[in-house]
Amino acid sequence: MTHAIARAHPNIALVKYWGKRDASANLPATGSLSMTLDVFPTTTTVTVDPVLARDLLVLGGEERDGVPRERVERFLDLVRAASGSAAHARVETVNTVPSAAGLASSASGFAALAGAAAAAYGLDLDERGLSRLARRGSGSASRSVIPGFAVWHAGTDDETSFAEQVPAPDLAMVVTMVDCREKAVSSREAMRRTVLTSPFYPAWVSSTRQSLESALSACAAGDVERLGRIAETNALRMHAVIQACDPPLRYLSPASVEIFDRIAALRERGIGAYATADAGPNVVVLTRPEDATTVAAEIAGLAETVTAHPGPGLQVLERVPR
Ligand code: 2P0
Repeated sequence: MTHAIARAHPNIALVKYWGKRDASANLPATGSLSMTLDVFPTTTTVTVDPVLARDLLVLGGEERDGVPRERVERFLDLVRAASGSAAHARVETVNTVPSAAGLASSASGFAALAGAAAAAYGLDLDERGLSRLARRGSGSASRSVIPGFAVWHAGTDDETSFAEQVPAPDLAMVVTMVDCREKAVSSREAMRRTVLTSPFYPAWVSSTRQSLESALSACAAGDVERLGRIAETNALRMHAVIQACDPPLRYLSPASVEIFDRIAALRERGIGAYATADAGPNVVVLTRPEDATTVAAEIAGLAETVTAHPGPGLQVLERVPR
């Protein structure tokens, strides 16, 4: 038996991934830009065991069946195909991020799984190879392989769609925990619904391409204000394209909207703070590290907060035998 342990952190996109051009290779319609956090790690152990008849998934100490296990099995099929092994594995995952609440647990989850599975099955992958592999599990996981700020290039095929690090100004993110219950509609399903039914989808794709270019130049220039404005606008556009689906879909709650308003009011007072939210009600506020306490205090009465900074990329912690 061979086992490997890997750790990865969630990431929050400043320019979002929302929509696929190819679901089987998991290629996105547009590129995206994110910050990998230094909080809420996922740690995953993959033990390759030729005696197993199928892959096992143990999530937070509990054996899981159904869709989560099948998704892991399909992912490991890719790793087996690349390594030439037919053996199944036991996958044990410990998440510290509230699962499926729009705080990117699939990003840290599939990045950690990619690292642990590649090591356990003996694949020798560089950062780009790991990012491409993680992408096959969950698109946003391609970015959690990368430390700090990452651009995920949309690419045109499996080889050209990967994330890599970009230089960026010093930033913090104040993560608000508005509601961490599991969401009713998964990102994957909501994305599919958006592509098929939202009349604004073509405008979302074209405007996101432009936002990504502007955001990358703001990053390179160290322009926090411009980057923040682009991030907030892009997030609200994503929620707009989602809210135009049929049947309707909405992830933001009244408390999320209240936080967006409070952040706008902070800006009126001269604090550089910008709100974003993924597929859930938990707003994340982008700000300078020295302003994070002020931002957290502004939100204190509405939701608990955790302040995050740029975190490490995917780490393989152990492989036995070495
Ligand atoms: C993002 N999200 O860029 C966007 C913003 C949520 C909102 O990527 O189908 O779990 O596994 O590729 O990566 C969530 O979608 O979707 C996501 P799949 P994923 O972070």
